[in-house]
Amino acid sequence: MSNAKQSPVAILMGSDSDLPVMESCVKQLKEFGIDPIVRILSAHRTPAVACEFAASAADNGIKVIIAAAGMAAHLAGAMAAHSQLPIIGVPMQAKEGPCGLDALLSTVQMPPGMPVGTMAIGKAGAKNAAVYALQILALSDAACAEQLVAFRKAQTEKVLAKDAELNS
Ligand code: RP5
Repeated sequence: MSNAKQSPVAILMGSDSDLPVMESCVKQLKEFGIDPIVRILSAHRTPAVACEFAASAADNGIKVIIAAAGMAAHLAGAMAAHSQLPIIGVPMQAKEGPCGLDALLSTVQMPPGMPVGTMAIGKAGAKNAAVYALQILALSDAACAEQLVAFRKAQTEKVLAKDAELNS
């Protein structure tokens, strides 16, 4: 598959079985006006293609890589090993095993000097990965900064509206 699509954000996941969870990341980014590159690439099953993706990502205009994987989740770490871009890791919960803790530890326990910004397990992490990517882009992109302010404002208003309803 070619990497012809241009986007500042790439979402990688180790398997199509991760897609139902990562759809919320895609959706959130699209709501921010960012149409991400989405690829199924695995640190273990497609190691050469995954590493090449990471190595060429910056030259292809990507600014943030989100990597989601389950079980022995090495995808985000592999991205970090081959790219100097910020890498956001999202641990996936496998059908069997310790409720995603395997993936969480595999993603977060990077050696000193090779960080992966690790989100929560599953859908919460998938959504936060999109918000965190926006926060990174907002440092140097005024449109993203505006999206971030609007998102935070809407989120605050939603909670306060529920509080008001509860106390009316
Ligand atoms: C990981 O193994 C994937 O990210 C997925 O979360 C998990 C299971 O993969 P499948 O067997 O469903 O393809 O590499």
